[in-house]
Amino acid sequence: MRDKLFTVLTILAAAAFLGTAAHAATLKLGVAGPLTGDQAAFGEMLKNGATLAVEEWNAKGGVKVGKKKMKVDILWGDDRHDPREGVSIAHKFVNSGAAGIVGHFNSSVSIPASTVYAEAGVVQITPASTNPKLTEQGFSTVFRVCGRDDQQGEVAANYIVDKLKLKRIAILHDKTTYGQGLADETKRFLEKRGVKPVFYSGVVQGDKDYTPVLTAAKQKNPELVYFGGIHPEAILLVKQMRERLGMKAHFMSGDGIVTDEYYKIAGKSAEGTYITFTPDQTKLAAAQNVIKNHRKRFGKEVGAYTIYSYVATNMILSAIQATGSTNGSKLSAHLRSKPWNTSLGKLQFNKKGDVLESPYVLWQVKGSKFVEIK
Ligand code: ABU
Repeated sequence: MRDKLFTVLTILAAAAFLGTAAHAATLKLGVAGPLTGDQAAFGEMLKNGATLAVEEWNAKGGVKVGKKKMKVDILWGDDRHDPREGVSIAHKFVNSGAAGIVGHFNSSVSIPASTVYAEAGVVQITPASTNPKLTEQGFSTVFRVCGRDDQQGEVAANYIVDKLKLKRIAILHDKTTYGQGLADETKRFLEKRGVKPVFYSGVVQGDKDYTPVLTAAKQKNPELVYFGGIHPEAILLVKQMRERLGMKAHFMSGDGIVTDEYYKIAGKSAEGTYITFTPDQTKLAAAQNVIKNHRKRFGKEVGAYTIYSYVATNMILSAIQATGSTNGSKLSAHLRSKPWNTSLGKLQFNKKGDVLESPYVLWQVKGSKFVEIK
């Protein structure tokens, strides 16, 4: 009886040890963005891109770190586009031993969270935060695979001046780091081209009635209303411009409104909206596998930032495997050391952590979808 008890206890102890060992052998990756709330459409893109990449690595046994193969566990962070929530998530990720971070979505969250990651020496690659400040802070551990709003604003301004040949521009923004930042870059480049906006104002995220500010803008008789912000506010603005105030001015915005929700909810009012974004990723030969696998896995098409998230995830995991380390300095040096063949084509980081090339082009809502303007 005693022998039997000893055997049972030994087996239980061995199982407990193996359980702990298996747990310890997991590589943790933090993935964060607005997973719920009014910007959840973008959060879902980050979530699906990272999920797809991690499932592919795990199907092959995981990431080789030295001699061990480690399965990858995603730690999810729902920041709800709130900077304070983002910083709290950053601390949780760091304290949980995350080896790298994919995120956040919003520049207003990525920037304060980057301080936490940088202090802890944890690599962060954002798929989508485009405000220049993020990589101008001088943190060696911070990267982005998307472009920057100083590029995006210049493309918007040049299109307004050279192609649309418009002079009376009203500029609105959502007072966030991204929204105001992009609006200010567009304004700066318009002014450089000799066009001084006839109206400039901020709106409050989450408000439902923008007719007072739109009425004030309308009095200046703008030919185009430019909005720096995200799709929930853009939907209300364009609908209220058209449906309540009868404003016929063009509407233009940036990559923050590239979701199906924009034209589905805004309906006819969204027709003709101009946006700046990257050239059509779905046409890239390198992107075809992830597009097909995403369709199979999630039963839907990739969104604007899904592939960016997939690429960011793969870069972190590949860097861990190549260096055999989760050390932030080693990973950062490796990330900067070479051009990367990715599902978005060849990407290379500069010293700041920005990609060397990330072109912006114009798109327009035509027939209830975004169409790239050739
Ligand atoms: N770049 C799209 C919106 C995300 C952000 O930069 O805040």
